[in-house]
Amino acid sequence: MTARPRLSDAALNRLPADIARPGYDRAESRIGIVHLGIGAFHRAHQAVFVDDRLAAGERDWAILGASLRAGDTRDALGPQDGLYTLSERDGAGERLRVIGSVSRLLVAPEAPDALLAAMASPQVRIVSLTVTEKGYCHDPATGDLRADHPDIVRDLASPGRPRSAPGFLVEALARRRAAGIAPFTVLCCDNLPANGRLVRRVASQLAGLRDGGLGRFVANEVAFPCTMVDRIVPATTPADRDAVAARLGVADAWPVVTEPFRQWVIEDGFPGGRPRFEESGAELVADAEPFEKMKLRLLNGAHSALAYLGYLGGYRTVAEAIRAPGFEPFIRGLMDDEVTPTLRVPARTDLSAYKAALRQRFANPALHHRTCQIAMDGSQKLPQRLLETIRERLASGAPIPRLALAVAAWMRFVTGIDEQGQAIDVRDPLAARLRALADAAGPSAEALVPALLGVREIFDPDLAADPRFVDAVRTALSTLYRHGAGRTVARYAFRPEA
Ligand code: CS2
Repeated sequence: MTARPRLSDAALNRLPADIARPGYDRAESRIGIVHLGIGAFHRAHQAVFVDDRLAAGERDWAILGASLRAGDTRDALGPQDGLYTLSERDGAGERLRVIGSVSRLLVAPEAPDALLAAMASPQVRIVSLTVTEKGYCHDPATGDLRADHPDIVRDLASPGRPRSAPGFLVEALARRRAAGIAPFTVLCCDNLPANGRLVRRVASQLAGLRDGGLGRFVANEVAFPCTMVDRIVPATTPADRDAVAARLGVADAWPVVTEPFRQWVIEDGFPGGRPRFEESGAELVADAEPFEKMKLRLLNGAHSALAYLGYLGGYRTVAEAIRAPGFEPFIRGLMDDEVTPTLRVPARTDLSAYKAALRQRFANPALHHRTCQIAMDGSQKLPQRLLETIRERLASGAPIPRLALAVAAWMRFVTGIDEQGQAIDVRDPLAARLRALADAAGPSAEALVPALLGVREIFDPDLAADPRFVDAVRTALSTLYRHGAGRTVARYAFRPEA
């Protein structure tokens, strides 16, 4: 069998007619956005909105996509002129579209100077980021920069050759300031609460450690609009690659697979200008916070609950888990009874319809979204997805049984041993420490709960000392140990006080 030719600019006009492709001259577009963390999520979300704007004739906004660690995205997309396929799937079928908005790729550790030069160039007016929760080098419980984070220590020692995302932001902003070039707008697209404000805090703290004036400059002169981003994007599998290649007739080393749904809510504060994202379906608002909270607590909170409970129950994907006995009513109860009362309903939002759509999106049979993918990095996710909701519930004297069960399932998960005695591959920056605490405590809720609640990066001391929280988590964890995840979920679905 001969190898298929590769997707490329030259191959575009030979693609089958039903494959959508860039309807614009890519050679005519200019880079206006540097994106840090060019993974599948960025390629299925922001890069698609940008592709729409390039197609509408806004040529100044092509993307330079940088990876801060590995070179795998550059290795896959470089030989195909930055092109890749977006596969949108649900029970009704699949739609393929080749995306052309990424015009250059860089790998930061290989070419830090080239990346900084691009970030410092006047034609770049937005630096966007999807570097995951842990990429900001902050303490998830407080939102402050961790000055003792190894990458931050390094970036302070050699600011001209940064390693971390905040390090790149600060050095590039410092160079622009020195050259009299207006700052770029920093557009955080990670699932963090008040994400723009969080990145402003982290970046200005790092800048302040370098020099007080630079710290004030970053804090006061740079725009960091908050955003809410939403699109479910499971990791691409070899079978996805084969299926996409069979339809394209050419090979795509790294297509991205997603759902038809996409949502982007952006605070409208871009002093250097921005693409007209609102004409491609984004919502430009004055305050994104109510949208972010709704999404983080309902979608991501339920996702994490499904990931830990589903994994423990033996379900490998979210779609399998939500269809398992008791899980759908459990998630419904979590959303309606425990999360919804903590939310301020955003403008033009029908919350019941939003929640019903979420449950349908979770059940999308065409996505194989693995529970272990979502379970990753729990230490960085729990505070904004579950613990803030719990804190607000407790402040108003309200019960938290299902939220507590989700936290207990995370605890059971990070012990590293599943209900059948098999090893769990726990991927988390704190994995080794969590495992050591779990090993010392043994399989007992009485010992494990206080041991894990002592991890200050995750649980703030007030919450960890609240007897209502401690009791609810202990009860949930001992039920999990006694009855297993499947039966525990069924109990908590209907009689959560049990
Ligand atoms: C998921 C998110 O992996 C995870 O933790 O909860 O990536 C989720 O799929 C997206 O936020 C959906 O917008």
